[in-house]
Amino acid sequence: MSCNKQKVLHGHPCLGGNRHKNGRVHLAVAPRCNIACAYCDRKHDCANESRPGVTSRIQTPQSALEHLRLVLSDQKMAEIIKVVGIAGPGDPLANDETFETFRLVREEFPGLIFCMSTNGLLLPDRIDELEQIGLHSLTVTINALSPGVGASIYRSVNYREKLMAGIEGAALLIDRQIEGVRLAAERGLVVKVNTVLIPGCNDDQIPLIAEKVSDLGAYVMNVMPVIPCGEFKNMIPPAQDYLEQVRSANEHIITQFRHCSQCRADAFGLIGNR
Ligand code: CLF
Ligand code: SF4
Repeated sequence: MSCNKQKVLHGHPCLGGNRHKNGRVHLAVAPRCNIACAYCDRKHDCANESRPGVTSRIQTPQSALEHLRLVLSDQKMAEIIKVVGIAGPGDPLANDETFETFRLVREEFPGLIFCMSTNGLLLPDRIDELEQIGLHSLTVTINALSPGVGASIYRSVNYREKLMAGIEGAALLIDRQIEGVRLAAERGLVVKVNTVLIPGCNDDQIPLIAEKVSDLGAYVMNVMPVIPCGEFKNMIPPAQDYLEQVRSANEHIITQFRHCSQCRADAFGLIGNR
C-alpha cells in the first residue's frame, strides 16, 4: 500500500483503527439488487453490510447530497465525518445512482474518503468507473468458493439480463467476486472481504476464502454472523465464542475485523451510535 493510501486509511473509521474519533455517512441511494441471498427478505437493507431487520429510506443522488450538506452543517459532525459510504439498501453496483452520487459529492466535498460495499457480481465490469470516481475502500461479500455451497446460499444471480439459479449462478458470482477482488487490489483499493458465517453450511469455506482473498491482496476479513431472515429465518446464528474461534483460526492467514456494528444503509456519525 502506498504511503498516501496508508495516510488516508488512518481517517477511516472501520479500517483505520480510530473509530472513536472518525465517523462516516452512509447514503442510501442503491435500492436494486442483482442476486438473491437466502438470508435476504428484500424488505430490509442488504444483510451483507447492515444491521438485521433495519430498513433505510431510499434517497435520490440529489437528496443524498442535501442530506450530506445538512449533516456536515453541524460543526461537530463536520469534524467527525471522514468517509462517505454507499452500502445499500441493495447492491451499489446494480444502481447507476451510486456513481452519480459519488460524483456529486466529489464536486462539493473533495476531501471526503469514498467507501462502498458490494456482492461483487458487477465488480470487474465497473472497476474502471470506481477507479475514476476515486473510490478508496471497497467491501466485497464472499460466502463460498465452492459453487455447490454457493448454490445453497445464492438463490439466483441476474447477470447482464440472464437469470441463473443453482450451481450455474453461484459459479458465475464466485468467479466475478474473485476477479473483482483481484482487480480492485491491483488498482490500489483497500479491500475488505465480508463473509457471512452460516453454521452447517459454509464453515469449511472460511479458511479457503481467507487464503484466496489474502493471496489476491485483500487487506482484512470480516466474518459476520448470519441473520435469521428470509429463507434462513429458522437458521441458528453462530454463538459468539464459535464466531471468535473461527476468526482466531484464520487470523494467521488474513487480519480479522472484530468491531463491525452492522450499520444501517443510511447511518451517520460515529460507528455504533446509529
Ligand atoms: Fe460504511 Fe462499510 Fe465503508 Fe465502513 S461501515 S461502507 S467499511 S464506511 Fe464498518 Fe459499519 Fe461494519 Fe461496515 S462498522 S457495517 S464494516
Ligand atoms: Fe439481499 Fe444484499 Fe444479498 Fe442483495 S446482496 S440479495 S440486498 S443480502
